Amino acid sequence: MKPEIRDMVEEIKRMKNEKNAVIVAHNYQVDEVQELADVVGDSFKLSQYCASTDADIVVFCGVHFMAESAKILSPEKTVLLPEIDAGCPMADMATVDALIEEKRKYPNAAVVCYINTSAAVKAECDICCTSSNAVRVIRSIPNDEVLFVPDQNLGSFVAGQVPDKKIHLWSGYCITHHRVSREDVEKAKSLHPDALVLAHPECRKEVLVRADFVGSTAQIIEYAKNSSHDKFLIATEMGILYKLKKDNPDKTFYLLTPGLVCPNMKKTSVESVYNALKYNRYEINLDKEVAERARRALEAMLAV
Ligand code: CIZ
Ligand code: SF4
Repeated sequence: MKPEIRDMVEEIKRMKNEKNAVIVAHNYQVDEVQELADVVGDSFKLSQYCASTDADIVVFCGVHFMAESAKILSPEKTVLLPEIDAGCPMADMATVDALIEEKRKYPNAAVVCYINTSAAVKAECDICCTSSNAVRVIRSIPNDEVLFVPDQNLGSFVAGQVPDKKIHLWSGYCITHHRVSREDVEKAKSLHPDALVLAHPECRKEVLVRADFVGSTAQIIEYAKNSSHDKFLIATEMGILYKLKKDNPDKTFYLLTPGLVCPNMKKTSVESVYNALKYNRYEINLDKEVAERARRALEAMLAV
């Protein structure tokens, strides 16, 4: 670690105590930011942690929709997103206007949104889900028809697991996971034939059918820890390797392709966390009515 970074880390710790703040980091953040954080996890675990802590300020190292979810569940706290431009292109693929129009086409469908959506889109939905609980959430719905936004890949994965429901898919996708191809998996497997493939459901079906395990970041971390195998090909964003390697020093992890990098997740640095705490930036503020309606979708998920 460079001396100036070390100084910043010290100063971050001091400001954190002084301001009664916590730092949370997503599994896809750069190693130095994960190291700095009080808690590392998926967006949902982090939001729940934010709601349960008695800190006044939460510095959310992740992307915009995640900080919004934390704010929805902890309206009384100050939630800071250190890099204001850290968005999620997949979340941006579902807009409120387009969703309202699509809902008109399927009046009998329950509207389910992946957590990777804006608060305004969540406010238009009946229930939210994460990649950990999407199958469970959709099975719990009484309707035979579902409109699922915005990830076509997660939606189609769930549709395969819940064949008794008609699932209408949105056309969104994650630019990072969607570009992994069947050829990438085959090439990686031929290089490491004894490795298990662990893939995120945001990958395309042609990838998922070739995987040994499909799950969210939290589920991939859990699977790798409990597996008796010692080599893994990882088909999700590279930031997850930090925790996988830390938890399993005797196991080997290979990123399935070098392209598995989310540029938005990589925007946050130690310096951005330092500036966030120093200048109280960038504060997430939500329209009260939107936040209240979005909260209902999140709470419906919690009740499942
Ligand atoms: O919910 C999350 O944090 C996302 C976007 C992915 C995952 O699998 O953890
Ligand atoms: Fe969005 Fe994909 Fe980046 Fe996750 S990895 S934040 S889904 S662009």
